[in-house]
Amino acid sequence: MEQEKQLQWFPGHMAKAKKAIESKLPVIDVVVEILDARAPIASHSEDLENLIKHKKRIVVLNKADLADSKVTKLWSDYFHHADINVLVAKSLSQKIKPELIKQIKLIYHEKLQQQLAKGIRNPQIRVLILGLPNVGKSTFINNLLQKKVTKTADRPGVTRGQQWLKLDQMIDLLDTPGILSPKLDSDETKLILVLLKALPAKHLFVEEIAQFALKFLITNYPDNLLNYYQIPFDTQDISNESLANYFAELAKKYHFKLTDNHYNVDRAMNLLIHDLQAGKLGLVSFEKPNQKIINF
Ligand SMILES: Nc1nc2c(ncn2[C@@H]2O[C@H](COP(=O)(O)OP(=O)(O)OP(=O)(O)O)[C@@H](O)[C@H]2O)c(=O)[nH]1
Ligand SMILES: [Mg+2]
Repeated sequence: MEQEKQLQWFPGHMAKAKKAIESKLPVIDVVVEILDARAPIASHSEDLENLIKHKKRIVVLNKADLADSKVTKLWSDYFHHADINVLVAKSLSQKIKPELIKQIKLIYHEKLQQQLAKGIRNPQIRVLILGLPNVGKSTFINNLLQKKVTKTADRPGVTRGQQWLKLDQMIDLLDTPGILSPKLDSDETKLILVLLKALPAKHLFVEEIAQFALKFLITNYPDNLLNYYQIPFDTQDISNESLANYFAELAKKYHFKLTDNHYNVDRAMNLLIHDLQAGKLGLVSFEKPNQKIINF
């Protein structure tokens, strides 16, 4: 049973993509690992870590425009302190190329000097872009190249094959399909990945996702929740009963009726999930540094 569930979110194309990445690694100089700024731990894959741990790396905290900026700053400091190159990115709205090139050339400085000393006139730096599904790898690349060279969409599993792209005379980029770990370590990770749209919601029950989302908002962003839906709640009470009452109120407020006397609570749950995913409940981060140990 467990095996069956795992296979559902680790389909054949991901297994193939992982093999293809593995085969390219010997020629890769720098790995750019794209994480979701809202949850850098959940969007960091142990599975990919095992592939790339010996490579030079830049960590990108993408979708920073959807994250809580105070928390993103904590994350950025966290990576700096851990001596990991980090770049905060808003791939849909802000140019990334100058900062990325600066970081790549800094990392690669020594090897570049060696190559130049050897008389290699056109040294090449090969950069692999990798990360979970839907974190924005293709959007990041389109931003770098300032044109739509790779297909993007707001669902996981859009990029299927690899392609090399030229960033400048020296740097080549390789876009890759998003890969999830065949074994996701905890229920909370799965729930966060669904809210980030890295994992399709069909793998979990709607009620479970919605309750998690509501508890998260009540505990961490109560003002956002109150401002958006204008439904009062008690921050001290996140019992299942209280959460159920909240969804019933939400269904009433939006006139999600099943019959004259019954409201469609499922629709209210889906609404909350979609609004949170779409950023309508404000800029939120699901994880802060120091909550969990992170293995980079
Ligand atoms: N708000 C916001 N949305 C972003 C950002 N980067 C990407 N997106 C959106 O996230 C969705 C996924 O982006 P893609 O670039 O297709 O993601 P991917 O990592 O290539 O996904 P796969 O190819 O499926 O693995 C798209 O709807 C993008 O518009 C960002 O920085 N901010
Ligand atoms: Mg893609």
